[in-house]
Amino acid sequence: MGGTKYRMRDFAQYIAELLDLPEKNKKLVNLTKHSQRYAMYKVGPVLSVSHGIGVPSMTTVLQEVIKLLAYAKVKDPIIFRIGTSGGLDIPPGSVVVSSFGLNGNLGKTYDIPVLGKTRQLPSILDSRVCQEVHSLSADNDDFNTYIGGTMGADDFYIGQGRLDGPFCDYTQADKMAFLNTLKDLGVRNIEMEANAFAAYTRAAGIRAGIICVTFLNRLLGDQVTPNKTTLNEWQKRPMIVAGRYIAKYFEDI
Ligand code: R2B
Ligand code: URA
Repeated sequence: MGGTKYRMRDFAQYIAELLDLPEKNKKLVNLTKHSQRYAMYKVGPVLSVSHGIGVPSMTTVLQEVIKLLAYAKVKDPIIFRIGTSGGLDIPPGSVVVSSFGLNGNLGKTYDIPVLGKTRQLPSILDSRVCQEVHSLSADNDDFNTYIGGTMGADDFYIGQGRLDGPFCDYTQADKMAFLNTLKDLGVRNIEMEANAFAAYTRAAGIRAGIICVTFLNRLLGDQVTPNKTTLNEWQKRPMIVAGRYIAKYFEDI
């Protein structure tokens, strides 16, 4: 799974070529075209699905996918989120494999109101999947791959401590204190789904991992400044890393 329709089509195409699947020479069909909301492609044993921005969008699609996997009697699925994020103290363009999810209150949970009461679901990710994915980083990669916590914020601007949004009532010092607290908690990047993705996949008993590229170092600023070509290039990095795991998985079974 990943945020945008285009990225998930590219990912399906990439996997079809990587695994040398018959789909590599065919035009991929968006299986959820008529929903007009998301995109879903199936190439061989891999389903590639877009989930939009933020937790409610992502958890809606994720639950549909979990149901689909159950109806299809899929054995031992693994779900990856490949995405983009803001990094903490690592060079832009780096890849982070998440070891846990953190919410905006700095708790390792996803807090969801159910029947009028808030439930706290632990945002734990499969440590073996995380380490195996990380172990597949290659010496000749032109980017570094890190393991670390990922904060899932419910907002791109104030929820991520930015100073460049329409609302702002805190100072640069407040922002830096917050980002440094995150860093001290072992957080390496900030995006908008990690804590809920970790919580729901764990609650479903499905192994899962989160692999995100960082677009900037949040300790140095708020704006995403690289040009579109560079960002498009960087967005392929989580695909490359996830692709290595997928290729190895099917090689080993
Ligand atoms: C990263 O990027 C998106 C916001 O621009 C969001 O889906 C996320 O987690
Ligand atoms: N996505 C986010 O949610 N935050 C960033 O800083 C970059 C991408």
